[in-house]
Amino acid sequence: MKSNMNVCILIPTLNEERGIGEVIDGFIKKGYTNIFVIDGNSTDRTREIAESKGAKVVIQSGEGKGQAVIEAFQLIDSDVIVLIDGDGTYLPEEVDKLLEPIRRGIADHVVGNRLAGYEKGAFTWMNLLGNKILNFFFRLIYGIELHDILSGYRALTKDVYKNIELEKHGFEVETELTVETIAKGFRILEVPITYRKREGKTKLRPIRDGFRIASTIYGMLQRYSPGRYFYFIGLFFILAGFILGIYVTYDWFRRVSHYLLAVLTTLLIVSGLQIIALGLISDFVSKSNAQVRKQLMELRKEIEELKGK
Ligand SMILES: Nc1nc2c(ncn2[C@@H]2O[C@H](COP(=O)(O)OP(=O)(O)OP(=O)(O)O)[C@@H](O)[C@H]2O)c(=O)[nH]1
Ligand SMILES: [Mg+2]
Repeated sequence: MKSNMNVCILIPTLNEERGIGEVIDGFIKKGYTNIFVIDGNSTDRTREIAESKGAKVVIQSGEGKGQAVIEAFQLIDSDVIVLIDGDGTYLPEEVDKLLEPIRRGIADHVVGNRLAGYEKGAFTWMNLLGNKILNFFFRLIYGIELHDILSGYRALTKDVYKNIELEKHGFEVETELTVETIAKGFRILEVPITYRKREGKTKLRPIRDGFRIASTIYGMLQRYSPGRYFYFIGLFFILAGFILGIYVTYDWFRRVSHYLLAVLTTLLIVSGLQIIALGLISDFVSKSNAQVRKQLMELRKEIEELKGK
């Protein structure tokens, strides 16, 4: 049990004057006084309120929640970061639920699962549906039992937040945090939390951001399992080939000859098989790479330990 970890509460904000004060107060009341607000150039009183409550406030150098988080991860050096929205949707009182598995040493990254306990009206119907579809899609292609990969309330150890590689600047950040964690072999765990209706205006654009997140989920599959990434594309080609093939055969018997479609059928099936073969090779390469990376990380740790002596 690690009881003396230092914890930094990280809050990305963009015009959250209605929620930010209460969020910071909640953490201070719980004894978490190291609070870092990374602000996206709010035009309201967000920064002023945060500073008056004793938080450290930094204005991000770029735009978007993702960029803010990337920048903050470089600036912070605590043992653990707790990431939370500044809109009052998550409860500071529940922070120990997220920290407990890290203290016990059974997880490196803990995610608050909102779907377990959301209050009425906390999700718009569109956001709830979108969340369910995206999580289902994630489970289907990754084969990992997670239920709220887009949650904004998380705790991450330094090993995680200093080693994962984030690239996207917008609302894809939660997807990246999740996938990078599992791709780098860290342990991720979900705990049930409460989710409330937000204060102030949303910054999320459900349709645009939903599509961006879906494409990030699929795109990042290549990092987690290049094999699977190609298998699904391959399968899609083969399926398309078969459907066309059924049509061609059906028509064949009706005497009409469809040379072009017959060629396309074969092409799709053969391409599909080839893409799957590519997947097998990629899987092999990435597995050997991961092994080398893990050994390097262990070596680096050993060197640091030796230096410390
Ligand atoms: N620094 C920074 N923070 C941002 C930016 N965009 C959003 N945020 C903050 O990121 C957090 C999450 O944004 P939200 O608008 O709450 O998005 P959401 O939680 O997915 O959706 P709702 O809560 O349903 O509106 C909030 O604290 C925002 O203020 C940005 O460009 N820069
Ligand atoms: Mg929010």
